[in-house]
Amino acid sequence: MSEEVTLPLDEVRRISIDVLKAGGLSDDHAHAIAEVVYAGQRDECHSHGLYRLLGCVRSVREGKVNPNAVPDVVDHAPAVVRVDAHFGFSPLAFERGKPMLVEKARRMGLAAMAINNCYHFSALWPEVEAISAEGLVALAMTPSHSWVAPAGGNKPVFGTNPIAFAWPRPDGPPFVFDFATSAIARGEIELHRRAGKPIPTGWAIDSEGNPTNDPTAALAGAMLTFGGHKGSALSAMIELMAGPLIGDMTSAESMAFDEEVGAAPCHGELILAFDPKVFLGADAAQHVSRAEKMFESIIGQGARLPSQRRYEARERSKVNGVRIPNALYDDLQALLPR
Ligand code: NDP
Ligand code: PYC
Repeated sequence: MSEEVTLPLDEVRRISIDVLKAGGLSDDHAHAIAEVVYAGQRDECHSHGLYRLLGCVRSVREGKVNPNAVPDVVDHAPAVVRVDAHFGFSPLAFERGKPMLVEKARRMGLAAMAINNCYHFSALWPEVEAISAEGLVALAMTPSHSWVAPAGGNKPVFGTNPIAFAWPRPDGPPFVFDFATSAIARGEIELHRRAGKPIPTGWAIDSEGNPTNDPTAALAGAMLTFGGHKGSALSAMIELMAGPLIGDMTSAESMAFDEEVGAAPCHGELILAFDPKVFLGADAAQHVSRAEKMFESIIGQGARLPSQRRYEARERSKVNGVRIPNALYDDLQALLPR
């Protein structure tokens, strides 16, 4: 018997919306969340695809998330937009704030959007990709829960703290990277646990501080930063820029706020948008072509660009649909109305 089930893409979106609505989320939240989950599954980013629906519904059931929150978009300063998510999930807050961020970036050359008081579970690339579709360069970052030990330590301080960047390209999809500043996203360790698979050495230590390949021990211990002290410093920067700078919680504060119920992290997110046309004026095309030379020199030697795998997966999924483990499919079915 196959251990995976194949779903057409339309079905991914339908299941997502149905599970979220059955879980009590408003229509607007269900649609906004379904889009990022759909995109994650379509692009074979398994740790932030359909699997995330389980955590979204659990977070609502635990009484932490406001499933009907209506984000407030505030014109805070000439180059700053603030969005108060009112303790709802972040995708709707991003969707509502993006038009003002884009408008400000086009006017000022550089603009920032601070999302506050949001429950955050999603990958960041759908957001930076959406901003780059407007011809802007984008950078996004967010803390999470304190699961990650600083380089040289063994007790969690940082979140898995992703950082994502997008650069629009003239003849095709943007250059995008998006990764956790931990060695790997926590969701990936959770997927290893669900599949009964060991994790690679270097991802985490157990609660005694010893290296571990056991995902359960890793989840109970501490995750490690990527690139040692370099990932650790970047992670600290994200805590500061998407925490105190925007008046929101650090990963340790988000963890305390959770009161051990295991809901999604609750904190802020910082998104920056740059308009090359304002920076470069009439010289924009010339400088953009220099960027293209750099991309060509990467691909030309057989290396790949970040996001290349994802774009290939996107095309595959459009034709073949997506494959998910039977166990995940059953868990999702159990969340649908009978
Ligand atoms: P990875 O370690 O797999 O790194 C992903 C990034 O690196 C992608 O941009 C990927 O491109 C690129 N990449 C991977 N391998 C290569 C390669 N050989 N050459 C060039 N580029 C490469 O992912 P993570 O586990 O760190 O993060 C996964 C996701 O988890 C992210 O989308 C992140 O936003 C999300 N996340 C969200 C959190 C939150 O709090 N909301 C917390 C932590 C993570 P490609 O996609 O094409 O493979
Ligand atoms: O996979 O590390 C993670 C994560 C945290 C919050 C959302 N995803």
